[in-house]
Amino acid sequence: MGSTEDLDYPQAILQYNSGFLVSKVMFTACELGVFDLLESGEPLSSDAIAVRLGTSTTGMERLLDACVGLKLLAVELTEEGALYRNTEISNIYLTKSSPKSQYHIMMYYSNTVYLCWHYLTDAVREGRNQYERAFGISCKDPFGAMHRSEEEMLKFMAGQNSVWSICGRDVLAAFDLSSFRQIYDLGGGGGALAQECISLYPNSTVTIYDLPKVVQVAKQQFISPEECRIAFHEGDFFNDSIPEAELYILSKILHDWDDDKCSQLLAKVYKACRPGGGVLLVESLLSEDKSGPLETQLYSMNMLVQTEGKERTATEYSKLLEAAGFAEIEVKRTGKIYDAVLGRK
Ligand code: ASE
Repeated sequence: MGSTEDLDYPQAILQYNSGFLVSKVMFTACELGVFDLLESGEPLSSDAIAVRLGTSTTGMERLLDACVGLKLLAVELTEEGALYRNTEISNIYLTKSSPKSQYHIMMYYSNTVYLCWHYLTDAVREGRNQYERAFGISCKDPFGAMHRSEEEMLKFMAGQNSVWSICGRDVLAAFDLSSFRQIYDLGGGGGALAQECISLYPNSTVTIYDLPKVVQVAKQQFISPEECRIAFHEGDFFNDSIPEAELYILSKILHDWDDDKCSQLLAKVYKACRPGGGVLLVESLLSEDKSGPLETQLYSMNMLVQTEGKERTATEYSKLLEAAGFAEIEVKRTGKIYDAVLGRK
């Protein structure tokens, strides 16, 4: 840091300047189906890819070369010209059908989150989300805005599900939860975390508690009716009752809300919780001085443009839990993007 080379040629500044170009190249290649087309393993020319995906050749050639620069594709020069193929990481994470696919969260970032970020300056000036500017809809009810159409809700649910294929197991294994059999996943959405939970804890049953239209879609599109260890409860956890359970999972819920709303919700959860039970917060934790991790700092900015919440430190979550009555609070960092905080009643 601070060497003369850095000041003569500010590598970091130039890299940050074009960071959003990098994101858009990856999102666009995903959206157009480049990685799905190359999944079979047969290398293809840019002309062939353009024809198969119905794009211009001039655009596709540049997109593919940029993907090579990002190491999302590999290129080989042959007698017939340049041939492109997926790299290993693209096969695993960027194809639609891979079990660890991040395709849906990318589409959500590219087509929804990105539009809110256009108004980041306004969000910082005003301290609130930017649905009004980005989509012409009221910013008062962030989930009303996020669920503004069935299609948007589906994209959000599928996007939220993708992350659990990468770190669902880590956040649920951070603590031994095997003593909790009756579990509620409040705001459990598409249910990918609930599915990880029943697979990791064979004696558990998980009830996904979410808004009625979310539950309907979860039942229709995400959770097989044969999955008898997953149940559903339709409700709004701020306004409707929360049934008794041994463990409540609040995964990426508190980060959507201000301290006041978090306290209201946790007080309700505490009241409903069976004595000896607990609450598991799954969140991306900021370090105590908020100097990192960068990904979490950026998520917190995203909470500003999209929700009423923010990312918090372990101490901030612990204080919220204590104020609601929870005790024996433990924090486990997983080393991945989401961490776990457990409180007991
Ligand atoms: C929320 C999570 C997300 C609300 C809005 C959101 C995500 C994107 N938009 O609870 C997924 C996590 N990613 C970020 C940037 O926070």
